[in-house]
Amino acid sequence: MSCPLCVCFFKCLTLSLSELVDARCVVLMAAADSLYLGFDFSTQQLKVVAIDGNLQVVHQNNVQFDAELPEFRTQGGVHIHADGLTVTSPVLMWVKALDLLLDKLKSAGLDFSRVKALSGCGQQHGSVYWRRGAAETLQELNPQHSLHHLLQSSFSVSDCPVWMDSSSGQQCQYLQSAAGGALRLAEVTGSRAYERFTGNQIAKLQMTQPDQYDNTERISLVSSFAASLFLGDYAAIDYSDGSGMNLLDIRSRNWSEVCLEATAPHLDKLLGPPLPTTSVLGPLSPYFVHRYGFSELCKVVAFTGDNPASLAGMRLQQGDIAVSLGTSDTVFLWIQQPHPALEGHVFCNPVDWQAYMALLCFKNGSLTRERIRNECAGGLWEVFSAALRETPLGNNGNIGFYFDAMEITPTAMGVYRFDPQNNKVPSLSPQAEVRALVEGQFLSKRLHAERLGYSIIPGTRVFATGGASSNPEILQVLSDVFNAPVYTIDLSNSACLGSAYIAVQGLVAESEVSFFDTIKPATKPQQVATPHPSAQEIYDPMVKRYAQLEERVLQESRPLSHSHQSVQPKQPRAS
Ligand code: XUL
Repeated sequence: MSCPLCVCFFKCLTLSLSELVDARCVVLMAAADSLYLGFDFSTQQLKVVAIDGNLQVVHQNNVQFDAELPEFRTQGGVHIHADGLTVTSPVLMWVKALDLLLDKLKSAGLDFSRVKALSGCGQQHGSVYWRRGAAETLQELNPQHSLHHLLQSSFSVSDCPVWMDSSSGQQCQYLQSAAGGALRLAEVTGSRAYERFTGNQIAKLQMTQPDQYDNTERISLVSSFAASLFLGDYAAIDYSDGSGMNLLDIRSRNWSEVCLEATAPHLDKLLGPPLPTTSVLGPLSPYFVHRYGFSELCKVVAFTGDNPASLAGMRLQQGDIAVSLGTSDTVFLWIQQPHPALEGHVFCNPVDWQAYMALLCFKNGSLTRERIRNECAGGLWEVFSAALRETPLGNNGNIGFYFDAMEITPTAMGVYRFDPQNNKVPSLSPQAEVRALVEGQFLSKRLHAERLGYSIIPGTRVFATGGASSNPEILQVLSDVFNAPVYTIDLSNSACLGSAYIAVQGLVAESEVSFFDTIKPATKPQQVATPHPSAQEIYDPMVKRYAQLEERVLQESRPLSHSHQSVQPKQPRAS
């Protein structure tokens, strides 16, 4: 009999559970010559990362849709339709990209027979419609032919709605009223109705193209569609990506009856039951064994959304928060108990099925920081940084809101400055303005994260990434506002990497080895800032004051917000 965890026949069998989870066994399990693959079906490209048994990246590859598959005539991987709202991608482009990527891996000499498990992720919210009879085709793929050739007639909808689509406003209204209002819907599904969320896209398809809907035997997310290709059968939707549909009850982790009914007929049958993200779906389809030389023992672990996969790739743990400082700022959080709100999204957690994660998007990120640098620091980051060094924590009571563009979190626009007595003031000194901007941006992140159920606990870590994460003074303010140490992390491939980690975890999940024990051997992040001793005393009350002032800003900016209501907020991915 072999060890249930690592099939190593050695001493793991005689170790206690605590010794087992002390990573040694896991490392043995992930024997050095093993490989694990993580795929990312993202908007503009298909990417893959191969890691070895020590969780080190040994190969990366990709297929760029526009450049390498020009016959599909996409721009940025999508077609934007004449109404400016409908955005789709051709499903056969994704299939052909997989043919191409596997051929590239073969030419690069990747030894497929060493791959023990694979997993992957996809852009969230996009949907794929399998035509009646497609299951049979998937089960009998002939390895002499490409997937693209074999699956040509397997889809009832050739152009799939993707996350950039914002054409389902009517369906969102309907769903929200059926569910008892926006907040009630958010309480059940983790988000109020969003046009890009899959349920609303399905409702639109059923209403506008009923024949195509009737001709469909299964609906997949981009992630579960990709998993189905590898499995040679329909793959379950996982809890995390399923939370981006406005259909899943994030607490019971089952489809919500009310939402299903308000969306489209007999939808539960078309979706199939959802599963935890680290579930092993089954062995790899014989198609890949014969065509590429994969092992028959290679397992397919459930695929998930790109943002949940990034959370796994960044190795966030309970209490941690990741802040991506880019064109727009994005925040990912690990939360234990969800409190869905009208802003942001709560998803089931990909690496601990009993926990949750939240995603928040702030539109006014780098561009606003650059504007204030230009106006208050002569266009120089050094002067901007000096202003942060030379002004006190808490900015002598001055607080600012800088929503140059229509903000997503919260829905507001305009610039608002307040003095220590909460009087609105037209300007601040250049140095105070710099600090008001940076503190304001981080106070907002903390406030909205707390509204979704986040709380700072001992041991909380803040992971910073994106352009502005190279500025130590900005990171010091981040550390102070969250009263937690800041670490930097390179996010460029976090979704692929997270998927590869999930593949490793899939093999041990049933043995109760936690994700964090599995990934212990991976490279550790670097600590770059420590909170000032007075940070908590200053920022705990300041976040409360910020919340009250935000209420005032919302009242004042309401007319402005309404005139921009047709612009649908988009939540770009953090990586
Ligand atoms: C998240 C979202 C995007 C997509 C694109 O809600 O819409 O981040 O996942 O990658």
